[in-house]
Amino acid sequence: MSEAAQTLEGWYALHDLRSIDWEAWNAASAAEKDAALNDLLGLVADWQAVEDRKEGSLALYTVVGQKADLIFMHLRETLQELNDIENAFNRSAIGRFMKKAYSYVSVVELSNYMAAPGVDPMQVPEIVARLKPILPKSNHICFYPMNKKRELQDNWYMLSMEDRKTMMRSHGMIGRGYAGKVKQVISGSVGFDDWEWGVTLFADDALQFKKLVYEMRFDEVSARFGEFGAFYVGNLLTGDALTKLLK
Ligand code: 76R
Repeated sequence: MSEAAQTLEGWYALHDLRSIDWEAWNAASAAEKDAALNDLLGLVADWQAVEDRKEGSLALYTVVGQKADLIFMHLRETLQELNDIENAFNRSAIGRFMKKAYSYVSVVELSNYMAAPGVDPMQVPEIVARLKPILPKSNHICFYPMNKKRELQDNWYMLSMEDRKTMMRSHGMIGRGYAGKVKQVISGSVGFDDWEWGVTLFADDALQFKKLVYEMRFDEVSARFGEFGAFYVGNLLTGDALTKLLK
């Protein structure tokens, strides 16, 4: 058996994607709409308060295109809290006007491919901070799930640790070329959801997503082993923009 990569886990993640039921929304009375919008702004304020206490984090973005209208990315200490968030949302007045589009359950993950030997990663403050990140409020988000291939010729999980390290180093070097332009959160979902990882990228310039993902396609680890699910890309949604969207 190949040596398994060691992983460090931080906050649990829920990517909750919703579509607005415009038919129901347009048919609702002004009072119903006000109540729904107030509930939504109240929930967002609650989630922001959790983030201010550094007990979790929220990224709230629109989704461009027809796959969904909104993406709520929540980070929390436990899966139970993520469940509570979903239920509160579904129970609220805004829940009536939202259809489920997609969801993804994972946990923020760092692997040891690039780790310095002999260093306890949990003693490195930068690493600990990356496991429980306050999500950026960049202009844009890009989210997609992915796998590493397990086919007879190309099976990531049967490669030696050394080979995987070499490839991940090359992957990491490409990523570093985007430092300051793209922030990435990798979350592991083996045992939790239908793909092996969630990839969430944040950038002020959306074009950098295309540049980064495209450049990685030529790198062996993505070119040979990457398998990708649906891509979701969107724009930052602040309280004001939310009110504008629904009014
Ligand atoms: O954690 C680190 O920064 C160390 C280096 C590193 C690891 C271990 C790293 C760096 N990544 C790691 C792991 Mn990554 N990453 C992706 C995608 O679209 C594609 O082709 C792939 C999707 C992107 C865009 C991306 C970006 N990375 C992983 C893993 C887990 C692998 C495993 O355990 O087998 C996946 C699935 C994955 C996928 N990666 C970086 C980036 C960027 C921008 C960096 C540089 C980060 C930095 O140095 O700040």
